[in-house]
Amino acid sequence: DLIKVQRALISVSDKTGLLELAATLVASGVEIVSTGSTAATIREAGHDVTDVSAVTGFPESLDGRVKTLHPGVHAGILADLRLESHEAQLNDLGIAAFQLVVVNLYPFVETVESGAKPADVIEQIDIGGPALVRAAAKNHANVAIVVDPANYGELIAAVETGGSTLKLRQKLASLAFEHTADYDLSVSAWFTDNVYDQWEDDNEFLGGDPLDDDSAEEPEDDASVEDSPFPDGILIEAERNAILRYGENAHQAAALYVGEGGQGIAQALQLHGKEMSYNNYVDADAAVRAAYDFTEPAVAIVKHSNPCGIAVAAAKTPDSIASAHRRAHDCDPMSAFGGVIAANRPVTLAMAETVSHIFTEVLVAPGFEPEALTVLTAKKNIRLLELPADYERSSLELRQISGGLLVQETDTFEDFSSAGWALVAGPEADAATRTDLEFAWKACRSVKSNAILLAHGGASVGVGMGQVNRVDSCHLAVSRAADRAAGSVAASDAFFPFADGLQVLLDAGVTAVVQPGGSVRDEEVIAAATAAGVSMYFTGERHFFH
Ligand code: 93A
Repeated sequence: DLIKVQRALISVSDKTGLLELAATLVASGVEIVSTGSTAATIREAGHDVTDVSAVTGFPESLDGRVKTLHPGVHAGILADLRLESHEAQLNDLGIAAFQLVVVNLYPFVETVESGAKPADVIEQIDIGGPALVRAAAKNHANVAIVVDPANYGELIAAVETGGSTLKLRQKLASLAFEHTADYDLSVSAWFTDNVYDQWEDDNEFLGGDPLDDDSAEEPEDDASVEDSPFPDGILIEAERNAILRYGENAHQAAALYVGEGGQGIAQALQLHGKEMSYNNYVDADAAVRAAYDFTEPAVAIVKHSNPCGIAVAAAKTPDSIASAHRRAHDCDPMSAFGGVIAANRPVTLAMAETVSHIFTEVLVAPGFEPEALTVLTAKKNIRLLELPADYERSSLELRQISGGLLVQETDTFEDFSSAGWALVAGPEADAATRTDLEFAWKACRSVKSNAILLAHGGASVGVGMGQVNRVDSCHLAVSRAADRAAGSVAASDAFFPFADGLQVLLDAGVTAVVQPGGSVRDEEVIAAATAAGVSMYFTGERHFFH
């Protein structure tokens, strides 16, 4: 199963270790075929290299979009030379086989993180590269595929000792498919949530930012109050603090007013990053609401006003805030991409390093350790805000409805201890389970109704938010938790009107449930929990959040 390398295709964006690899291959008599800048780099170092266009008989075209996408390349990678028919066909077609493919993909994630415009991000979606990687990995019986400079060492060792073994090729094939899967996940995540924010920055696509349009009068901070759509003091005691670039969408003008009678995200000190947007403020407020609700170290990651992960850590845990962040992130890493993070303790170096690898819009905390600030300020895109842990929340919440304003007291309910709860089904929960129930119950009040939150070990593992019926919230929480639903505890922000939603949680293996109780069908709901042997507590308090 030893395959001697005679011909290699190399196409790499990350040129780390390229010249050492090329030197070894050339010294071992290997013919190197290569694309644009990879070929140029190898040639400049004085090694022989064949341009891929000489193999395809087709120029690299469409600004590089088509380089290796050609049967002359792919037949040379995909031929299974254990079959005489494949060998005969290659001979007839005049195509030489490759025994080695070395590819790393366009730097998509790095481009997103650099704050590039959508058009530039899209150019960095590699098409030909993954095709090469997948073809070579599929044909690992004949071809070795290397996607990471970290594997050049063992590849060089193999080439120098006669060729690659099947075992090595299998391992490399597995790494290759992992690499392309990760890559596609990043691309998909970008499309799912972040493309719109970023397209707004791109005038070519949207036909112009309304506030940058020459024909429109650009609002100035010092524009006279009469001219402004945002005069002071119209509804509440507040002062216009800033005109924002735009509102929820690019065609909506927007401003920030800073109110009296409380502090909060509107007064947070911005330490770094681009201007805060309207959506950033909304999400940062929701993240603070969730994380700062806890007295122990806590982190919440928010997308579109909802937490996609909340976790606490015992204060004595080493680097507790970094631990809380990791576990909040683990709840739903896909949704956390492009999220807004709030931490209720100063950000440490370890937390900063983790965050720096995750595309994040805003990070709010009571402070940042100096080393953490160094790491984070190296990221152009992230906005860093400082908000004291003991900021004074306003006592009233206002919401505009057409023609008026709703005002309510803020939900400042403080007693989340299980001491006052009523056990209505199953056995009394043990101490660890009670602690998780208390965490879940509190975390749940920062989740938009209908809210179902599954938790384990002081971290959410599945959040079902904002659904128009409780059954769907239960399904969502369970599917997000996947194999972590079994053994978790559940909190529901309001009562179960029927047993059906609870049954979804019971079927998933939830071990204990906390909810307000108070439905006319409580008996049915209690019977379902009892039948499953699951502990259920009634709190008597509801925590809707709309
Ligand atoms: O634009 S592509 O999707 N089209 C292709 O045919 C193609 N072939 C290789 N990108 C393609 N590649 C990628 O080009 C590789 O994955 C590699 O990252 C990069 C190397 O190009 P160069 O050698 O010109 O820098």
